[in-house]
Amino acid sequence: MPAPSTSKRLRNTRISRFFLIGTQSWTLSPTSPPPPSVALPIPADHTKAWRVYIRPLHNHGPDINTWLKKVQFKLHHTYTDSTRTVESAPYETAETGYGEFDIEIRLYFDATSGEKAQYRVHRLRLEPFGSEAQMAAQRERNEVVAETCEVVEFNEPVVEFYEKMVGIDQFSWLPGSMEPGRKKGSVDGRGKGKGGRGGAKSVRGTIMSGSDGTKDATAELPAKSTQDCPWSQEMENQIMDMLLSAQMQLDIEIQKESLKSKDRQKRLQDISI
Ligand code: SLL
Repeated sequence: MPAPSTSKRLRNTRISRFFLIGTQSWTLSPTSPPPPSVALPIPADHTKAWRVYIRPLHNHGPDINTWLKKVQFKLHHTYTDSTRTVESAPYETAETGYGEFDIEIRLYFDATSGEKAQYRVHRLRLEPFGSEAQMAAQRERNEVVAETCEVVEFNEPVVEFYEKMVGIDQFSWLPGSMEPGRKKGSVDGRGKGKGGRGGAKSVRGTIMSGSDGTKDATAELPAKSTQDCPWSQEMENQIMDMLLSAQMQLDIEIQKESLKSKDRQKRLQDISI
């Protein structure tokens, strides 16, 4: 019996989506109150406030809410209610504490994807890390950010899910984007699949260092792409070059059209004389 059309998969197609897993932490002191989202009163031995989150790349890429529907954060067993489930964006949970530990994360996908949840681990960083300059900046700002660029790949996606993922509103969450319906979402990562059976595959990104003195929390992109993490400054530059050359091409076309239009106007005038 043929499979129901809802679960039909697109052969030789793969969709990749990038996102960030991060933690942000602060040293508690009378002069730096905890974020309002943490439970009060704060136990005396808790020296830090922190949050863990799943976010899109900073102002970049298609909407992660199309594929991400639920996130479960499993904290250290010393926390009461150590399993925290978040069913809508922002996918994050905040706490206070004293020690670093590995946070276990489960990502649940849109039901139409037919994919099983995926597992990730992210280290909660409470102490400054990185180069001397980075550590100094983190102390100065009383903020330690540790982010990882991650990729999820949907191989041979279910047709219904694929259609959502390439829908025209995928970029309308970006600041300054055009009205939904006017902007055409580009189809990202639609390369050839590796063959074999379909399904979501996880690709671990590169560990990013945290705060570096810039105002916004940033993922420091590696200079070069690797097989594990294609997202890099090199890739960003290539995309910028592509956009610039497309823009130049467009400028040339506009110029040509304007010359043609002037020519047409002139001929019209000549006829009407
Ligand atoms: C360490 N392995 O030795 C870690 C332990 C403990 C984390 C991390 C407080 C929990 C609570 C807390 O920070 N737990 O009191 O609710 O450093």
